[in-house]
This record gives sequence, C-alpha cells and structure tokens, in this order.
Amino acid sequence: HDVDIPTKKATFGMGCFWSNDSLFGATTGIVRTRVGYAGGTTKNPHYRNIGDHTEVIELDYDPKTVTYEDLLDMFWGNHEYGLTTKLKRQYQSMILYHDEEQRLAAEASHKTMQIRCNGQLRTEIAPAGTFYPAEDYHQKYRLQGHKDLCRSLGLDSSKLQTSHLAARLNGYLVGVGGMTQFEQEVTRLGLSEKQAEYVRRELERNEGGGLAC
Ligand code: MHO
Repeated sequence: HDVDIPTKKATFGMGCFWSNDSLFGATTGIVRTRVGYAGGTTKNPHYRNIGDHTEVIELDYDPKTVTYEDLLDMFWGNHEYGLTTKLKRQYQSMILYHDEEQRLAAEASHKTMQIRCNGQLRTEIAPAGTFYPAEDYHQKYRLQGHKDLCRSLGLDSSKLQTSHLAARLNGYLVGVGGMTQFEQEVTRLGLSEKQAEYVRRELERNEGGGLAC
C-alpha cells in the first residue's frame, strides 16, 4: 500500500507541528509527511535544544493532484496561533520554498495576505535549507496514540516518516479528510474490515473537532 509516484516537496512552519501533520496527512494529493526543525542556523537541533530553528512540516505531494497554490491556501488558513501574533521562533510562521516557482507563488500569496492583515503579517519566506527530522515520538503523533492499530499494520518507527498509510491515518483518526473521502480510498489503503471499522469510529467521533495541540 505504499505510493510510488513522482512527488515534489513543500515545507511550512505553522505552529505546533503535530496538528499540521494530521491536517496535511489526510489531504488529497499528499503522499507522505514528516515533521522536523528548519529555518535556523544552529547544528543538529532537537526538541529540547531547538536553537534558532522552527517546528516545520515537510510534505511530499503529487503536483498532478494538488497544486502548490492549494497548499499555500491551507498554509494561510490553518495557523493555530494566528498570522500576526508575536511568537517564539519555535512557532514562527514560515514558508521554506524549494524552487523558483514556489518562491514566486509564496511571495504572491504573501502580498495578498499582507493587505488582508493590514501589514501586520509575521510570516517569513526563505529558501529551504537543511531539514532536521524530529524525534520519532513527534512523527505521526496522533496515530501513535493508537498502539494496537499501528502494531496490527506494521507501522513501526521505521515507517513513520515514509509511509503513505501512516500519513492518511494520522489525519483520519482525528477527523481530518472526512468519511466520504475515507470510504473512497479505504480499499486502496489496504485496511482489513476490522481496522477500517476502528478508523471509522474514531473519524466519526472527532470529525468537526479542533486540531489544537
Ligand atoms: N502544547 C504542546 C506543544 C507541542 S508541539 C510539538 C506541548 O506543550 O507539549 O510544539
């Protein structure tokens, strides 16, 4: 059930990375996700020693299914701590672009948002430098709360940053993506009927709820 198609990368800082991981994980066109630290200069950041880096999410997306502009819309629309609040660097709003096309799209969307925010926007735009993956316990944080499901699917720590299924479930389990979309891809995801029932129950319970950390 892993997906082998050409992908592009996108990197965003939008506050605590746990909820962003779930948000994008169940979004159409997102193939894989991982969370980590980037945007700073200090070497080898860790959660407890983050230096001048920021919590970011790195996405592998299928550009035939979702555009970078779509991802930017999600970026602007889903900041847990807002776009104009002064925050510590850990939660800095940040777009890290991977090529010229992304830079231009990011800057154009920033311009529009800046007007809407009366010039108070604090978002940074910078080239994607080194991405340092976060510790395993931060990857697919919501999914990892479901130990038995992970075990039954063989989703151990080696898969957390690379598995399409892990990305999807990390969203669905907290209600992202919705039941209709889940039913459309449940067969492709390769879940047993029992596993699918479990996910449906959680999805239903959490749908419409917030993603707050
Ligand atoms: N509210 C959470 C934020 C964690 S996020 C990975 C905490 O204080 O642990 O920054």
